[in-house]
Formats: sequence, C-alpha cells, structure tokens
Amino acid sequence: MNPSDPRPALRPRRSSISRRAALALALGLSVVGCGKHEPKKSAAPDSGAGGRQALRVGFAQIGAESDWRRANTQSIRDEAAARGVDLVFVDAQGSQANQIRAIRSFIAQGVDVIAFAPVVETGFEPVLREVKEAGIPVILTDREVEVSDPSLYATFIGADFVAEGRAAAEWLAGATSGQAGIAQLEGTPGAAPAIDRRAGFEEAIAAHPAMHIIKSQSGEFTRAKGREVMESFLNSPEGPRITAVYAHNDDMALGAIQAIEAAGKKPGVDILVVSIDGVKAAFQAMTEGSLNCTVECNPLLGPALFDAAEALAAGKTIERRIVTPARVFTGASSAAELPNRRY
Ligand code: GZL
Repeated sequence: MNPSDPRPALRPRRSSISRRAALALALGLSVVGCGKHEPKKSAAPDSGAGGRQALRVGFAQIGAESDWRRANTQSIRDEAAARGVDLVFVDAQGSQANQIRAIRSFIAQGVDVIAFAPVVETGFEPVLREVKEAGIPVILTDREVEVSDPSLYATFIGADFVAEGRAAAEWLAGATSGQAGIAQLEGTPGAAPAIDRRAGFEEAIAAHPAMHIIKSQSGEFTRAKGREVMESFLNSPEGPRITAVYAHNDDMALGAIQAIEAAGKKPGVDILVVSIDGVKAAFQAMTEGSLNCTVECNPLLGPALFDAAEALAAGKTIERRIVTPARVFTGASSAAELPNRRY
C-alpha cells in the first residue's frame, strides 16, 4: 500500500463462504438450503480474460423512505445489471444497526467493494475499521460519515447539502423580499443532509433580519410525518405567523402542503413552500402552484458508483469527493421541465 495514499490497498479476493449463509447469519436469519456459492461469470463483455468473475459489490441502502431514495435504489440496481456487477443489496429499513450488520456480512462474503449511504454521520467508525482490516475499499454514496481516519473510505459521491440549503434560502429571500416567518421541516436527526441543509439555510437567512425560523422539527424525510408535523405547527400559538415552509426534502413538503390545505389555506400562496430533491411529484405540485421552488439533488448515482467501484477494484486511485451538480427549479420552469424528469 502506498503510504502517501491513505486508501486501503486492494486485497486479492478470498474464496467467499456461501453468500446466502453469510448474509443470513449476519442478519440473524435461519439459513435454509445454502449451497456453496459459485462466483457468477461476468455478464459484461469478456475482457479477453476469459470468464473473469463478476465484480462483487455489497451495498447497504438506508431504506425506502422517499421518492428520492427509491430512485436512488433503482439507479444502483439498474446500473449493476447493465454492467454485469454482482450486487449484494441490503435495505436497512432506516436502521443504522442493520447497515452495520450488512457491512459485516459483506466482509464475510469477501466482496470486492463495499458501498453504502450512511443513515447518520456518526457510529460507523468501528465497522469501517473492520472493513479496512479486511482490505476492502469503501465508497460512500449520498451521505457522509464523521470519522477520525480519512483512509476508512476511498471516496464520497453525492451532493453539497450546505449549498442546497443556501440556494433554498436565497430563493425564499427573493420571493418574500426578505420577510418571512419560516416553519422548517428537518430531515432525519443526525443525518448529513439534515445537518447541512439546515446549516446552509440558516447561514443564508442571517443576511435578512426579517427572516425568522419560528418552528423547526424533524419530519424524518417522509410525507406522512411531514404532514403530521406541519399540522402541529399550524395548530400551535405560532401558527398564524407562519408565512413560509422550508422542507429538507420534497416528500415532507408535499405532506406539509396537504396539512396547509386541510387547514383551509392555499399552499404556494398564503404560505410559500420551498424544498429540496426535485422529484417528479414536486414538479407536478409546482405546475399546480402548491409548491413554489425545489432545489435539485440528483439520486441517479448508479453510474458514478460503479465507475468508482470498477476503478478501485482495478487498483486505480480516484477522486476523494465526486459532487453532483444541482439546479433550482420554480413554478415558472416546472411545466417545461416535468417531461424531462428521470426520477
Ligand atoms: C439526500 C438524501 C435525502 C433526500 C431524501 O441526498 O440523503 O434522503 O433528500 C432522502 O429525500 O430520504
């Protein structure tokens, strides 16, 4: 391993124990009928190496909490299939413990690369040390982790959440001439997008003394919780002072819109709504005028993920951060853009 390169050297693939057995054991499931795992021959065009084994990538996904997450999963699955990658995919159902268990099962299976979207920033250092010990490179997709040793992962592929929060605030400042009583729907507590989208937004509104966050609570990135929290905001003593909603994702914004309508107010008019992600349902809501602005955060990370995985498996060095670009969309551009949306 090159001492100046903090990334773990690739280790030769060990013969793996049965994948199904390792995964089931690691997840505490009973193991039924697991034969010895025969590595699949790659479906990818033969590189002339003659029947080389498919690249095996373990991916621990957060869950399926939002349209964004489901599009992210689809992109990863589709790209793996297109490239003949042997993808071992685990849906952690929102649980960090399940993600950690899945990562340990990937080590036991002897995968070539481990990738995951950390549900929260902290708590992954111990298992990432085990992965480094096993000599398996790690790719972070979508969200980052807080670790003391940068060599615990090879690269991060995702968005700049602080910039997204700033962009949402700057749009709202323009739309309200810098005067707003803001209800903030935050993402999952401890998650990188929740922390950074709040930081970027608060940093930008600090330049506008008449813009105040008067209510703020997690809606867990889901539509149902976003609606529930917004209902509680509207029924609170501060409810009448709310003139705008800032949601850390479109799903919570769409839930808030339902709550505003149920309260007899006109979302997008009586109370402005700005959010982040740029999913199809957000564009639909903007054409209807109930959502005013969304900041795009591209979930289609499959191609970049497997470019990085293939490079790492080939022993190449790659960029430490691969940041996806973001655009701001408003009602004015939504009708024209809606047919182009791929997620
Ligand atoms: C952002 C991603 C967030 C989305 C939500 O990159 O982590 O998680 O904004 C998703 O929709 O649930």
